[in-house]
Amino acid sequence: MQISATPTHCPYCALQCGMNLTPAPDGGVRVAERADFPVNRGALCGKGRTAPALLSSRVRLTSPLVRSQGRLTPASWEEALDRIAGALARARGEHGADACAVFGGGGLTNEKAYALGKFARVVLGTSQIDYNGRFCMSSAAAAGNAAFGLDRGLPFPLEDIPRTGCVILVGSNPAETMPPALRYFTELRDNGGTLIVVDPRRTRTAELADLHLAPRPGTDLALALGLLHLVVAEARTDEAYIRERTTGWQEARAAAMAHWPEYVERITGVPVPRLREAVRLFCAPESAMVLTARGPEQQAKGTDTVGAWINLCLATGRAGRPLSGYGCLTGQGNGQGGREHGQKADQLPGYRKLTDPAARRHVAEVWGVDPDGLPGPGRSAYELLDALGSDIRTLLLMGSNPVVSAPRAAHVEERLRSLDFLAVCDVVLSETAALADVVLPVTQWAEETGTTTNLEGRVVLRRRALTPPDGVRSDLEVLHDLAARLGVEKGFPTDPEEVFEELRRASAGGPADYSGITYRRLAEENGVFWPCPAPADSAPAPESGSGSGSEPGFEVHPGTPRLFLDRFATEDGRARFVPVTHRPSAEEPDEEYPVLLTTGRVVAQYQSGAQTRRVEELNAAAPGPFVELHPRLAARLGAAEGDPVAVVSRRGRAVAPARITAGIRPDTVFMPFHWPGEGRANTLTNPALDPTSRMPEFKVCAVRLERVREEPVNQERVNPEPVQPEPVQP
Ligand SMILES: Nc1nc2c(c(=O)[nH]1)N[C@H]1C(S)=C(S)[C@@H](COP(=O)(O)OP(=O)(O)OC[C@H]3O[C@@H](n4cnc5c(=O)[nH]c(N)nc54)[C@H](O)[C@@H]3O)O[C@H]1N2
Ligand SMILES: Nc1nc2c(c(=O)[nH]1)N[C@H]1C(S)=C(S)[C@@H](COP(=O)(O)OP(=O)(O)OC[C@H]3O[C@@H](n4cnc5c(=O)[nH]c(N)nc54)[C@H](O)[C@@H]3O)O[C@H]1N2
Ligand code: SF4
Ligand SMILES: [Mo]
Repeated sequence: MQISATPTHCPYCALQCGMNLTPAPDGGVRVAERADFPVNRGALCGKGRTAPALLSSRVRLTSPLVRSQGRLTPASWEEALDRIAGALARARGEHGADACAVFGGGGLTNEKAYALGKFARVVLGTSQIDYNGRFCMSSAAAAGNAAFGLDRGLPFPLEDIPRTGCVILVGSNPAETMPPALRYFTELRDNGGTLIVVDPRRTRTAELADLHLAPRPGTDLALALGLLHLVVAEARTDEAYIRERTTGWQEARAAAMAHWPEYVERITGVPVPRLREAVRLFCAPESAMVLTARGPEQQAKGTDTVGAWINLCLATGRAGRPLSGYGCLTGQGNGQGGREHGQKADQLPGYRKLTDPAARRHVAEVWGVDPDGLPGPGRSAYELLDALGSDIRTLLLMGSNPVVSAPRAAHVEERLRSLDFLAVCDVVLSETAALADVVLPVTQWAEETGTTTNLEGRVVLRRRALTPPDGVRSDLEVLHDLAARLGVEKGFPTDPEEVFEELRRASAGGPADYSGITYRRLAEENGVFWPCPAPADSAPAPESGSGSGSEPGFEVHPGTPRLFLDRFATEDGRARFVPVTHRPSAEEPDEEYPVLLTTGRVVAQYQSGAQTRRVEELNAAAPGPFVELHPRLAARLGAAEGDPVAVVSRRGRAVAPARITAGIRPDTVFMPFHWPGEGRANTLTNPALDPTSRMPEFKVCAVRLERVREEPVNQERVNPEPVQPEPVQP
């Protein structure tokens, strides 16, 4: 492999930390500090630092694999692609276009997400496409769209956080999930601001807080309503703001007033004095923010829950003003951009709606197809996975590992096995790829160029730093090759910049307008925030260009780091209160299943672990799953630290060692979800869906605990060696 020193971005989370890649003495590639990128200013977490480990061919796929006589064996690209195209064509011919499904990922670059959505709609003609972002931020997106008319995770850059007066961080644990961002919260406190953390566990993030509220999982909606009740009761609303910048207050107010503090204490377990203290800290300063992450969002009422937190911001005049607002901390590397350009079931590029006739016309014109030929919206991620093997016969999957990460995973695994044909593009043989009929090995972040959009809405350029090993192709090449085999010769370029140029046109005029962004600008600026429309007709402006990185003679839009300061993105420019009321979780504890299970992350593993479990240093730091439980619960169970504990839900049973801590509520256990095998948390989770966002309830289900007498925990069963393909025959 050939390497040149290159500034680029981390392959993992939505922070998209800047890093420099340089040649290492051993001929490999090394991560070096890149202090000029403002988001992380040189800081990286262990995952970013060790990301090059996966570039070595020892752990990755370097040859297509096809299933023959039950086993995956190396094959040529021609054979592998022919098989996939043949299976897709056959399913379509025999059962109709919707028998072909596509599943994408929020880690895919904008270019890949765009091409994948276009491939599904134009080449396959299927409505059956969705992606793992549905499991991630879809509830916050739905609530943001409803209240503000636009969904951009953060409506302001991270750099605003240290300068606000108070932040309520709801169900977010950046100490583990975005370590370099923790600095923004410590700086907030250094500047005299206050931090409130809402989490059923006393996380390392909660340790930093001035006030930690630890509600029962699944009760954030009641908590937010209780705070709003107190805001009204204590006359802390901003009446002028409510009058001038919002609609719907009377209904939302009435709904909140039904949530008396004592009633809320009973539901959430948070004492009334703590609720009062939170209101006082939030309302005292000039400015304040509420930031949510997966805790309140991954609930079957996630959309209403986020809506309730937004109502709190609106009632106190804390949205669309400097240093104030509601934001969602998105998760995956391209969690923001991946939801804007068409791999979501109901969506067209530029965050346009598939059901909007004008949007269909615009995008169809860019694609050179008949708008009436575009399919309508399809199923959401879990519903799509649940339908595999029934009306969906063939699946093309790119950028996700649902065998580990989907709710009710044993059922999803069984659905995947029941398909006529499964094709997976991945960099490693993930647990899902191991079930496939054909696996295509693809290039990685450092071997290809492409853009991602970080959690701030900042579009950044990842750059190719080294040549990929022989035997792999990029996702864009895969889509190009498959389209050609299915009779579409044009429209699937393999050069990412060419794809981006088309994406610019397709997004022009849409809510997520990228038309004013170019690779050239991205190479010169530290990212550009959307919306960034192109100048009216891209004609030379009367005065020579403004904005850095502009082409001389062209007026350039500077991008939009801060949204809503003048008006919200609704028709009348006002934010909309949403009247919401508390409701229980889909599964409340009962005699048979008396304990609540919640799930989440640890710092050293990423998502389904497909990548990070293959990095020695990370695997050593987080070698397997565990069940976090309170000493009282452990005593009742008779379990000591490290003892195997079985967690049983209506979906199944998982076993992992006990990790005993007083930092968790005594009615709740926590499991990280990064592992397959015996300790797979998603064997247990409940696929109850939010009615609006179709987000599954990853954060709450009812379980019972059993002490497992057989000892000790079998490491091979809770963290199985990653599956490796058969060696390539010379
Ligand atoms: N190390 C690491 N970092 C990551 C990832 C990773 O897998 N590993 N994934 C990335 C992605 S895609 C995402 S989406 C983000 C996720 O980032 P976070 O949302 O910060 O991560 P989680 O651990 O899923 O959940 C956050 C917290 O929610 C709490 N919680 C559980 N139930 C509830 C509840 O009912 N209410 C409230 N208020 N809190 C609750 C949990 O205790 C947990 O501490 O992280 C990103 N960064
Ligand atoms: N219980 C529980 N379950 C959860 C969650 C939770 O909090 N609790 N969180 C949910 C959330 S927020 C998320 S985001 C999901 C994520 O869960 P998954 O969708 O499984 O995400 P990853 O593990 O990142 O899977 C990405 C896969 O794509 C591969 N890959 C990486 N880059 C590329 C690329 O460029 N091209 C291709 N073709 N492949 C690539 C990786 O090797 C990996 O196999 O999990 C969800 N599941
Ligand atoms: S915080 Fe996220 S983007 Fe930054 S180095 Fe870690 S995984 Fe990469
Ligand atoms: Mo996520």
